[in-house]
Amino acid sequence: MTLPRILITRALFPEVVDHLSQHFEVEANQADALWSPAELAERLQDKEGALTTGTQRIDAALLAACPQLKVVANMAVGYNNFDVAAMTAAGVQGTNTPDVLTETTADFGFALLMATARRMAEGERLLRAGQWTQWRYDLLAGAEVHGSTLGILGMGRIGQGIARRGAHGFGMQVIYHNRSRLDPAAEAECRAQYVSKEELLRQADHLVLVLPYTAESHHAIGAAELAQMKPTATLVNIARGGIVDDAALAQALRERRIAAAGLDVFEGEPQVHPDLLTVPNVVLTPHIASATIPTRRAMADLAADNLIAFFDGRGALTPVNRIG
Ligand code: 8YV
Repeated sequence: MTLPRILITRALFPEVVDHLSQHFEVEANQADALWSPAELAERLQDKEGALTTGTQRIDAALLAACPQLKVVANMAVGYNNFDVAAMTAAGVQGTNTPDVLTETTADFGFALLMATARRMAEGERLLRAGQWTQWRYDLLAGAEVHGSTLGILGMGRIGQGIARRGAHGFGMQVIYHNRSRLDPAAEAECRAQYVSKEELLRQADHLVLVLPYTAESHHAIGAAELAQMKPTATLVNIARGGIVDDAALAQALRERRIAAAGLDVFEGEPQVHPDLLTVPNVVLTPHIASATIPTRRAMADLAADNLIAFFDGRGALTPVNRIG
C-alpha cells in the first residue's frame, strides 16, 4: 500500500515526526531551514498533505503549483497565513489548533500585562547596566493592576481566559469589545461587560488585544485609537503583528501618550520596527505566548491528528473551511 506523501515545513518534536511516519511518507525539515515561497512550492509539489506553522503562506499561487495537495494542518490557532477562500476554491482542507493553547496563552497574556504595567523589563535593564544605586520612592513606579479596568479587544477563548484571570484573580473590572457579544452565561463567568470600541479605548487601564488578524483588523490600533487611550494606559498585543500600527505605537510610547506596551507579535516579524527597539517603555518578546513544552506538544499532536483523520476518511478534527 502506498502511503500519502506529506511535508512538515518546520522542525518538530521528533516523536511527532515518528508518529506521522507510521501513517505517511514524510519529508520533514528537522534542520529547520527557512524556505522561500518558491522552495516551499517545489517541495510541496508532489505532496498530498502538509503540516505548517504560521510563517508559511498558503495562497492561490502556491495552490496552483501543488495540484495534489488536499490538506494543510496549521500548528497554530490563528490561520491568517492561509488564503482560506483560495484553499476552499481549490478543494484543499485547512485545519488549525484551537483549545489546546487557550490557557497557556492566556497565562502569557497576563504575564505580559503584569511585566508591562510593573515595568519589569526596564527594571532588569537598569539593574544589569549597574545603574541601581539606591532605593527611591518613585523608582520605576508603574501602574496598578489589581482593581483596575481591564479592556479586552477580541473576546474568543483566549480573551475569555484573560478576562477570568483579571476578574477572579485580580479583582479587575473587565470590559470587552468583540464582533459579537458573548451570551449572558459567558459574560457572567468572565464578569465582563460589553462596550463599544470607543468606550473600551477610553476606559481601559490595560488593553489586551486578542483578536484574529484579518483585512478588517489591520491597524485596528493606530494613531487615532492610541490618542483615545488614557495617558496612563498600557497596551498588550498577543494576537498578531499588523493589528497594531507599530510605527504609530513607537511614537505614542516615546511621547508618553500611553504609558507602556507589551508586545509578543510584530508587523513583519521576526523583524521588529527599529523605533520599538529604542523606546524604553515597551516589553518585547519573540512570539512565545503558546510556548510551553506541553502546549506546543499538544498543538503538534492536534495538527498531526488532523492529517491522520483527514486521510483516514474521518474528516478533519478542527477544520477552518468546508470543502466539497
Ligand atoms: C504559534 C500562534 O506559536 O497559535 C497561534 O496562532 O500565534 C502561536 O501559538 C505560531 O503561530 C506558530 O505557528
